[in-house]
Amino acid sequence: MKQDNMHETFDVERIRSDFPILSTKMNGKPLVYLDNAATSQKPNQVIESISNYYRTYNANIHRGIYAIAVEATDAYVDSKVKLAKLVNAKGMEEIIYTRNTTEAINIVALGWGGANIKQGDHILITQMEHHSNLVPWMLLARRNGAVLDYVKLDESKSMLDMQSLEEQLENEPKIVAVTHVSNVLGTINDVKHITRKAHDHGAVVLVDGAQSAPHMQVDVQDIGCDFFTLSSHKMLGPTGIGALYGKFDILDKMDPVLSGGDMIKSVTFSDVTWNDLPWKFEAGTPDIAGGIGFGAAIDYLNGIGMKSIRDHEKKITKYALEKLSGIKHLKTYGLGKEDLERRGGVISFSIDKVHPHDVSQVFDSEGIAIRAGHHCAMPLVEEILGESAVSRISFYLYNKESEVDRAAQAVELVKKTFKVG
Ligand code: C6P
Repeated sequence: MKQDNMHETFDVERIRSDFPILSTKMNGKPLVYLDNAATSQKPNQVIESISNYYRTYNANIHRGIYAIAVEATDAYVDSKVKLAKLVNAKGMEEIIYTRNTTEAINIVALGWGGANIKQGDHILITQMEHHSNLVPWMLLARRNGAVLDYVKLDESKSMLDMQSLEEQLENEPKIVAVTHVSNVLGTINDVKHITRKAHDHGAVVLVDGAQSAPHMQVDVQDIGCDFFTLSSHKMLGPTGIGALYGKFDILDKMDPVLSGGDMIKSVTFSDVTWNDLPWKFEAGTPDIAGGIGFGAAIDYLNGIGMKSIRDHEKKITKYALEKLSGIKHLKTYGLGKEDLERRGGVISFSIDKVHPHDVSQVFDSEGIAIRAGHHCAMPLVEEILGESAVSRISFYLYNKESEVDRAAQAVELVKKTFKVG
């Protein structure tokens, strides 16, 4: 077996020591956490930053002029500045904090879509979208009488068919919304190319970065997209906070979706003017602790380096694909180990005649957390892959090859338990 510490600078054991949950047990066995696409674990630095806020400077932001209110406001704003830098936005004015990716996409569908999508207009998404980047567009299409189109997958059932993209763009869609990385297939879509093509046809582009931002360097200016969405809880930060990046000019022209306190500049009994960006889109008291915790998560990710994280995940994904491909009666979905540049650390699989929930239960009994189901991408799993459910392992910076070995042993136990082969 190869060593777990794969790079001189990337010390997986040192990283693991920052995550208290990784030294706990599940069902009496050392926890192996392989459900990172669902949510990531949190390092001490993030947990402590939240606890420290509540313990020492808890106050509402943008309101008080006393010291701890200023401290809380600064920490919250600072977190946005960090996120803007992480994804290379032009400034924190372009970063709106939301509850998660889902809410960020809904803000675009309701705010931008509500104002700009008219009867007969086309909305273009793809067959590999998570429900969060599908249902809001379906609702918008129904509400406004628009047509929802899909870019198809190619014959490999792993990648978007670029011919299909070209054909759909002939309908001159008003918006193209596409996932950066598929949460089922692990495919990394060439969103820069898709954005350029879509812009050539006059469309606005939204990239769902829920599964990319945690795992690789993202540069929204290089991609050129108009909107980009992400969730803190998938990138070492707390739940309850996510972000919508939008180009300043587009956000500036959009009306707010939620309204109330903090998002206004002035209100009279007959009129209202909006606050400056990004606050125009953040009505009411936000998740202050969440924003602060997210800032600490970004510091942590920067401390390791997004490139090192991606390199580590590529290696462990290759190792896992090699290991799993040697197991009879097991089928993996998505691109293979020769295509690591175009796939992330998500591996969906199925074992002949065994329901994925049973697979997951056996893994659970071995202390291994994986996910089974349609992964909130029912059309992809059912209509394209032809399965009612699949099992899925997904990696992050703290996973190591010995954990892949334990997963492979669990597969053998599944086969033995259900008498496969
Ligand atoms: N996918 C998974 O286990 P939220 O829940 O809003 O933080 O993220 C939604 C979302 C949007 N897009 C993609 C590509 C996603 O993978 C997810 C979340 C989790 O695959 C939970 S279903």
